[in-house]
Amino acid sequence: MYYRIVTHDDFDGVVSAALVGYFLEIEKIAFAGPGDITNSRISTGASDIVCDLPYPLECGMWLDHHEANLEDVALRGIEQETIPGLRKPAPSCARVILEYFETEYEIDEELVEIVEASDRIDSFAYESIEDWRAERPENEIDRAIKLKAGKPAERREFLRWLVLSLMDESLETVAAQGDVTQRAELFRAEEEQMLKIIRQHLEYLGDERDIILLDFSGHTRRVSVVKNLAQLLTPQALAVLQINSLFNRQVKTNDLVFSMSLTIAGTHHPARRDLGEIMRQLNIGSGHAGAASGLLRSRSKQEMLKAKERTLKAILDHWKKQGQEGKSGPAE
Ligand SMILES: [Mn+2]
Repeated sequence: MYYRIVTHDDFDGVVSAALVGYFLEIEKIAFAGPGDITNSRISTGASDIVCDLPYPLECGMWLDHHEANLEDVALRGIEQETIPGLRKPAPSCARVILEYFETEYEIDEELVEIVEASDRIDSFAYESIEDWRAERPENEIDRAIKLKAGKPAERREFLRWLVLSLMDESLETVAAQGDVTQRAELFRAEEEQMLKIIRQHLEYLGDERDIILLDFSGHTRRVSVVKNLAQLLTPQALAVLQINSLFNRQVKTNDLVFSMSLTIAGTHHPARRDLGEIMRQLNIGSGHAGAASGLLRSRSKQEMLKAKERTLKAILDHWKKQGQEGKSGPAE
């Protein structure tokens, strides 16, 4: 009935595919990013199980945990009840999948551990910076997945191997494999490079220095960093806001992408902020409390520069307002 798993090409996507493949005995896996689905760059059909991605035009089963994707399906007028699978807000898609299968299958302890790891990585739920950077098998695997160097086909092959390995071996065993440790080591070097770029661009939005601002829109080429790394340099900051120009193939446009996430300190701060709410208030995007993004379109460079300043000011205003509201009562 189901022939292929189409999954997100990140840690949660890999774990999701390993779980579904394990329960339903499917070994054919395809990897995609959310944009591949929304722009129909990958075609799916009734024999596909789609995990941790937006709902495509057609598929046989859909498993997901992204609230924005659920809202999107509602906006498209599709009745969710008619789609096989399970969708609900959760720290990871792997968590949703476990819940879906545990009514029918015996779940062993190793699977529970893998799902807990996916929760931590996908929701960035850490107690402290030390907890985040701790040497855990899942972090080693996550680094190996995030490696940018190398050919796309090589990466897909590695991800496929990873999915198949996780179907019958523990995180610890898989993390110790040479394929993983070599890629993880290379990623550590890439991370060092990213930290260098972050250090060069690091600014703050507002005098309170709550928000780290990384503005890469001055670059004529794509800059890609893991913005979470910024908090290694300034652990007391509560959020990171990154601005990138939108590229159309290799050409820089006047459109800006704002992506913002709470740092670990921000997540534990008594004034609970909702970044998704800020993007919705500005009417430029969406997201959840801990991470959100928006797109600001402009017709000229001048218009873009003005819009950027206006948006930065508005983000700071909303941020401060949320901080005030947080003081008058619990916002959770
Ligand atoms: Mn996910």
